[in-house]
Amino acid sequence: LTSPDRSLLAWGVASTPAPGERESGDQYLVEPFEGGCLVGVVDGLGHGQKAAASSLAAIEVLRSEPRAPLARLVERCHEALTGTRGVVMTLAAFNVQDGTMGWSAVGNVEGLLLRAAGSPRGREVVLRKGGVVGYVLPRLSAATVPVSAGDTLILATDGVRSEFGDDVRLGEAPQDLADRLLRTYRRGDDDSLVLVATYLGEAV
Ligand SMILES: [Mn+2]
Repeated sequence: LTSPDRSLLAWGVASTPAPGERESGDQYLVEPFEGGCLVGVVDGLGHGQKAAASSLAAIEVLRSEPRAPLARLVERCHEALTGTRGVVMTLAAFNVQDGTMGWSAVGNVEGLLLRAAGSPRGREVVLRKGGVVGYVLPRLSAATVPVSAGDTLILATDGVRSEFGDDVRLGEAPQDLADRLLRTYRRGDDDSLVLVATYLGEAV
């Protein structure tokens, strides 16, 4: 079994606050646990300090029990954020023991899984449910998909134009890909964040 401190992922993140803001409402989490890793991107409604506070409150909840079922995590965030403007979020949980990734989205943080070269499966996108965590929670659904070494997850907030999805390919280092996508597809009028995580699988 993989120890909790050995990363299952090679990952990188690029982000920038909206013009004139010092804090970003777009925040992320990469939280390893024994046998897996929880990855999340959270976009607080609005921008600036209040949006950042909402997002960071959600991140704290996620960090507190990274191995919990995704639906439970979303519900706990919803309870913690009631009374705020809320957040949208996409979560992904890698599980190395059965070689799967569960993922779930409330709102418009995009999630894309690129399959490693040679995989018979094409790319997949996360099923997104409309709603706002902390305000209106949809009926939750979490899908689980098999993952193989080299498969690459990309999460991006709506500060990044969705055309980015047509401009991704494997073979670029995660940090380089995150930097390039942010540079090329950032809208420039909102907080923006791109997270890229390549699944490494279990060391033999
Ligand atoms: Mn946004």
